[in-house]
Amino acid sequence: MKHSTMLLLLTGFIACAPCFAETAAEKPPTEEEKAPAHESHSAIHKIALYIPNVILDLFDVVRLRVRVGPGIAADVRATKLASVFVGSYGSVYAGLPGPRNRRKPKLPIGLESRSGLQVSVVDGTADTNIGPDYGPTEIGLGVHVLIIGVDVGVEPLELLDFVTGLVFIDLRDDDL
Ligand SMILES: [Ca+2]
Repeated sequence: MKHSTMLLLLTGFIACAPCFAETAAEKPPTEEEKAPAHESHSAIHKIALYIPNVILDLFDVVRLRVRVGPGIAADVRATKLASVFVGSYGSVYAGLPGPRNRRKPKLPIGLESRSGLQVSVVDGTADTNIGPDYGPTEIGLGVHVLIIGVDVGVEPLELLDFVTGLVFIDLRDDDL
């Protein structure tokens, strides 16, 4: 008896499955589904996340990473156009990570690696997803000697983003 009831339910479900599929397929996307996430931020969302966004924008301005790991390298930059890097290192960093260049916050500790030569926009460094990730107009310098390195910088664009963020203008499009 139990089996026959289950069989009946299963048959009914299979028979109705195309109806559900059709309904789902024909349903037009809502305005929220059509709009990109960053455009769907409501006023309430912006107000609720005002303080976290201001704090994150402020942390984006300064890079102060101390690195521990093998390597030898040096870099200097005054925007991406006027920047030079040479050397190689693989490290664990700690400190202020610098610009996010995205929405997701960067952790104050993580892995960082870079190897090769980069002069201005000609970048011959190895492509890793744990590079220093500088901002486009970041100004700073770094050095790595044997097992320790330091990298400092400021990103004027992020300072501007922080100031405009105080009045809800997200220039860097990085607000949560
Ligand atoms: Ca922002």
